[in-house]
Amino acid sequence: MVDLDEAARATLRANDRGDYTVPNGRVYPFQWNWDSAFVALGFDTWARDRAWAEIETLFRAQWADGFVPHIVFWQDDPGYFPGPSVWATGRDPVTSGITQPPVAASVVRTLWVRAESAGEGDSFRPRLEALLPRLLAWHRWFARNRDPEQRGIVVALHPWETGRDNSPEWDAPGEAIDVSQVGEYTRRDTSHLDAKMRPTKLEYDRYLALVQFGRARGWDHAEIAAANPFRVADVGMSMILLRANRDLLALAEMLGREAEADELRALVAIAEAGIGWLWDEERRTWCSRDLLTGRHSGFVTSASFLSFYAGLRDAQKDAAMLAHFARIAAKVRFTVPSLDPDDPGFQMIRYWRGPVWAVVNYMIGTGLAEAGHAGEAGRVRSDTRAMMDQTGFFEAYSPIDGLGSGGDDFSWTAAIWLAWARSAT
Ligand code: 9WN
Repeated sequence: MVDLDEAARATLRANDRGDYTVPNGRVYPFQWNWDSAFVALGFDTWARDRAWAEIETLFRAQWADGFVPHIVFWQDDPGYFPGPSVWATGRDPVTSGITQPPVAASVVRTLWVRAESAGEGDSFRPRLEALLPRLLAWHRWFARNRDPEQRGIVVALHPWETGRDNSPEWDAPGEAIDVSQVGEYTRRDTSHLDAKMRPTKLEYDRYLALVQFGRARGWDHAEIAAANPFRVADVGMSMILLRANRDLLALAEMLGREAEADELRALVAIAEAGIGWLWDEERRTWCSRDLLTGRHSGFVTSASFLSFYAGLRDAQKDAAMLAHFARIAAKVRFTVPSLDPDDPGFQMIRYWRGPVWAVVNYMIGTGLAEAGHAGEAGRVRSDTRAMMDQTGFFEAYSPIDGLGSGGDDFSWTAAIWLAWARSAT
């Protein structure tokens, strides 16, 4: 345990670039949005100031309209494709033009609670006060640009926005993307990693076609949202945003920011009334839904279980999700696989079609515990601990044998060890 603690800190130190952390030095040599949020939880276990700096650095790349990019290219690096010149957003610092799951507000609430209980509330309060309007501006950006029907959901315009890049949830909606004009390009991911673990060529063509679509519109988010060939209400981002709005509301109340608190209460109420649109009654699961066709994906993915983390409490839906959990947990050694192992498309090491991600487990386990499902929560946490104990800090893990998938020495995995997985409660 002590050795793993030290190894986790060493991983974060090795990937630390001063005031931000790269997910992995070779495969992902830039600052990623939701990676940084989780990484802050890890730093906070021994370097509180550095934890807050991680989030503050991310928000230094926020655009004037509140948008927070999925990658910040603080320096160039030929090791990753597509790099800054492909995105061509023309921003300073250079960023990508799409966003990622808005987990930052929930992390900031955790950082704040920990600072306060360590008796350091006074010194961190000004930093919280500075972050709150920035977090709120991002959440407003989602409401304005990504929730056209006011359901409190998040419409993703690129699979990379969801953080679950090649989930089968994007297969059917992705067919609407024209890849005929994408042209030649050289992937870098498959020169670092086994291609069997990574998305396919067709998936990459679609990713690139969408980047080209945004770039051709000067990264005008309203214009892109109105015409993008891929518009999918992502169950993961929607649940994470609902949770983040609740956490930001708690912070606004604590700071006595009444107007902001009222606004956040309204956003939570909209989501509580509207998010049921993502419930698939036929498959009895939460899942993503294509905005253009209205079709539910029908897939049970790890993101389906984020309903607990979102604070949704519905006895019948919860029972259905717990039944899915029991069925899946009986089938794999390590919960929670990114795709239902009973699905014919399940692949134990191919990226978001099977492997387990520690950060998703952290959110699922936290939500299950809060909802009072101690047995399931304990299983998720101890499986996460066992995977890391057995294999170290990989990007993801096979749910069958716990072997690593993707990059090693991975920042957010090490952070989740320190912040959550290492202890039993
Ligand atoms: C594209 C950095 C990121 C994570 C994502 C994960 C993967 C990138 C890629 O790596 O995505 O954003 O090139 O595969 O899917 O969740 O934030 O760790």
